[in-house]
Amino acid sequence: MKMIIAIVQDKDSNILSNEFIEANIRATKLSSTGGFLRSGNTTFLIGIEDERIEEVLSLIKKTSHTRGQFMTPQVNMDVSMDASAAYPVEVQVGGATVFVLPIEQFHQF
Ligand code: 2BA
Repeated sequence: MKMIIAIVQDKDSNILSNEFIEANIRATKLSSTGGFLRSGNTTFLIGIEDERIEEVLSLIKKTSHTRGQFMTPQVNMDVSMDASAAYPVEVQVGGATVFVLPIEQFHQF
């Protein structure tokens, strides 16, 4: 058994939840915040048998889209007075950031 941790954009999370329900894949959804953009995203925890990992990964891949998001870098007025530094820059976010971890034990009491 493995634990899949998948960080997806909020816009994709409902579709992915529905895909998991249809495929009888159990998942927990957490509201999370990206450390860089400091905007909301969604983290799924999915405990899954080894033979179903590829199925889960392909659902995540199918539903998670790459999007451009604008952010305004912080300007340090002490160092630079260059006004262009305050212009918004585009950052590519996603599709999904996924970690697959081993599980030592699984219990349901
Ligand atoms: P954020 O930390 O808000 O990052 C959003 C996007 O900003 C990232 O998209 C990346 O394109 C860009 N970015 C992040 N850090 C950067 C930096 N230091 N300099 C320049 N650009 C930077 P993704 O890579 O698709 O990541 C989407 C979200 O997935 C992240 O949101 C974060 O919540 C999570 N994530 C990504 N890599 C992670 C990791 N190694 N560990 C834990 N969480 C991660």
